[in-house]
Amino acid sequence: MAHAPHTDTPELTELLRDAPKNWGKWGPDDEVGSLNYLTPEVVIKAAGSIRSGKVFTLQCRMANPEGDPVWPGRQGATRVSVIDEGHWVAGKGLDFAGGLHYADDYMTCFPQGSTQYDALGHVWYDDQIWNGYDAKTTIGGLSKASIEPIAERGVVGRGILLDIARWRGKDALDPAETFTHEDLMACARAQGAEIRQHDILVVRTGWIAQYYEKGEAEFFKDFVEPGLTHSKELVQWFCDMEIPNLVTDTIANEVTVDPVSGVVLPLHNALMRNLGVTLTEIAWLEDLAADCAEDGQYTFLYTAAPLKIVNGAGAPVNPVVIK
Ligand code: UVW
Repeated sequence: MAHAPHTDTPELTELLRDAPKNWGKWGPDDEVGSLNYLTPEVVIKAAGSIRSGKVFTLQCRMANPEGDPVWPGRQGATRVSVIDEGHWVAGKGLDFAGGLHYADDYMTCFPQGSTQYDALGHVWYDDQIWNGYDAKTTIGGLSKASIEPIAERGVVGRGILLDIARWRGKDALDPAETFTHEDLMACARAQGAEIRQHDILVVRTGWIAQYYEKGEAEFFKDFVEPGLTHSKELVQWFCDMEIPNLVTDTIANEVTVDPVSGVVLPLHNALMRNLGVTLTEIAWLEDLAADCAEDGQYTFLYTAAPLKIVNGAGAPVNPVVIK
């Protein structure tokens, strides 16, 4: 992975010294953070965004034998057949009364090696995770702010697609290309929509589609993703807009290296650890985006629930959008 040649890169403690925090806002035991903004009233209003009944699923294919797009150091899931018709062809299949045959799989995976939700305790600095829990609660599995409370709760709200790539007249953003909250708002306006408080932001850069077009070797060469870039103003905007969830078609939701400070993934900490914004990564947005461009409807009901992995740092998900 390429890193910007900064010699004076600050520590996160310094970069985020005066950054806003939502710790304690939903009580000392909270583990779902800004998802608390998605109240039953917000959900009912969001259901009003459904107009045509068109349904889109946002998971990238998982356990693809040709490879899955994952954060460097992780591997895509591997699925193997452990029982199939071959067992009966070879005379090794079990003999069930009535003649039942069946197929079974075994899969190994990085739970964050597919379209996925991060647990709020997934990243930290200064020995504390979301809501001020001790970072030692992550040892051997997250006993606080794991993916499980998010999975138990589910995520339902008004989603808005912000098609930054199309807005900039590109199939996909360039490596390390950045955009800001001002760009998100301008993009929404150009699409004839408006970002509202409590909206789930679904941001398309076209980046993940490049993995399938270019192939793995080319995609990961000098890997620096495009994405949102840190500023005090952007973090304050997320806080004021009470954004519950940021969904992107990149592997890590933000530009890999902040070009101003040189810090790697500062928004993970500014948004997730400090504000409790849930992050959803590696979303497949090409079909949804093509449809939004065609019918001009960029807002919809967004629903998702990651898997209930006990003490997990994150979990796979297949979000469902209804327009
Ligand atoms: C890291 O932050 C390293 O991973 P993810 O992209 O899953 O958030």
